[in-house]
Amino acid sequence: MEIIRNYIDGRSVEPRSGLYLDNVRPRDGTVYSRLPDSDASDVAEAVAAAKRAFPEWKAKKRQERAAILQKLANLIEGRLAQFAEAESEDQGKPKTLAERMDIPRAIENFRFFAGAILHQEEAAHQSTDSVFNYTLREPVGVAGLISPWNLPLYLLTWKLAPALATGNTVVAKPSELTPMTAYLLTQLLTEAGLPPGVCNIVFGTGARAGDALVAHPDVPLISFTGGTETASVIGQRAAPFYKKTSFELGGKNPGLIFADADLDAAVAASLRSAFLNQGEICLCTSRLLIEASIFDVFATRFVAGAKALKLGDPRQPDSFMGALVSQGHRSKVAGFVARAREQGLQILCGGEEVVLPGDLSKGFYYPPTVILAPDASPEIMQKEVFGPVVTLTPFRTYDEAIRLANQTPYGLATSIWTQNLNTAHRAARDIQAGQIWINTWMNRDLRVPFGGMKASGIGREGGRHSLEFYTEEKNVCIQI
Ligand code: TXE
Repeated sequence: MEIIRNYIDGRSVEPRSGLYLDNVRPRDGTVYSRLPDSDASDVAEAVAAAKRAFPEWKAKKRQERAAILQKLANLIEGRLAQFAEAESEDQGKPKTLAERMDIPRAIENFRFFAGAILHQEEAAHQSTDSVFNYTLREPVGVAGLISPWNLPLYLLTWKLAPALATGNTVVAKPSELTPMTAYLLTQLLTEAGLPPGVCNIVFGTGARAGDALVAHPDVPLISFTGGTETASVIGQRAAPFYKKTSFELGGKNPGLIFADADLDAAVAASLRSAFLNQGEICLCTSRLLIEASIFDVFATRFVAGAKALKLGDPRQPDSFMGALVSQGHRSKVAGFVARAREQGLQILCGGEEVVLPGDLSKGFYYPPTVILAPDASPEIMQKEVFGPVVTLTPFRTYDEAIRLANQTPYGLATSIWTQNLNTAHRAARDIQAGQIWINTWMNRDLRVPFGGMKASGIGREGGRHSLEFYTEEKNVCIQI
């Protein structure tokens, strides 16, 4: 059984307490590795190492930092198959998805920010003939990075890459449910050329290791992706220290299907957007709002498509969906569906836990589930399920569609399907969400601002937004 270790000051180390947690493999429910149950003393050691390493890393030429990140990207690429298999085993997602999406994107994150810092510009402002200002950007210090379990390496590196590129040193705490690819990454950091202490990874629970990182006085910045309720706790813990924080949280994302939409494209993309990665992506569509005149035809085709999606062994190349991340998460998803059923909502397909044969019988499988919802009031239309569950709701007018779309506490992403330019642009303006996709979904350019409104988050990541978050501006004014 693999024993995962912390990575502190360039060395692979045991947790000081000697305590470990079980790491469960979602596809068959077995404990297949163990990870450190780190506590405040491990975090303090990692922060001290990062603090020591900061002045030298910050002083490096940006070309040197970029070259190290490029090398790290190349090293991951050379082991893409190993990383993809590990991600699938740890998270439950199909291996082919990790090969196509998660690991290539992790590589791209390092390449993108290695390039971005070489093109970063700083501002100068001339006030009068004899007075001018120039603005410096400096790394913040030790960055605390807390990442979730749904896209483990993809989202960890989305934080690591800009934090390191801009000259910060890092203490990262990956999700305790999916530590494996972060552990594989620790094995490449020294070879890539990262000096000891620049990038530290501490494994453990949110309540112990995560909280110790958030409350450590020498960590001036926290970047968090995860649940909305966790963010509220982290915000309160970080506030007394005036920490810089970025929160990328959940969503209850609508897909709006207008009657003039290209139906083939809308059905195909909506199936992907509802069920890709078992619905465990913050950007997944979980509420489909469909113009009444095409509701029946759309619903029939969508439900047929959902039933046809292959749920199976994540190792098999034809599995579109694998297992949910944990037993606890599957129970949470099943609970939402059970309550919807009790409230009298009609389940059009799915809705029962799936038991696969043989070795997989203890795995955490849940099928694509489609629920008919008359309006925005039921719990299933308000709370994030974060699983393969989507509701279908008809709308009659444009105003009703927008009202339904905005009638949740969240505001992360929306996908609008129409052939009418005016409808598309009006809806893009009227919907409260950080990401609007028109006739597409999860089409990502790493330069654009990424983040949510309302309970979906605070701040934006991506491109210059990340470069700005991981740096502090200092304006210098000169009188000649
Ligand atoms: O996430 P948590 P959970 C949503 C989704 C899911 C819900 C809860 O709806 O059902 O959140 O999931 C660390 N101080 N998303 O409970 O707890 C934790 O160890 C510091 C949306 O699994 O938010 C992990 O590393 N850290 C989402 C990270 O926070 C703490 C992705 C996320 O875990 C902490 C995941 C604390 N007090 C879940 N408590 C997205 N936006 O993509 C936990 N953590």
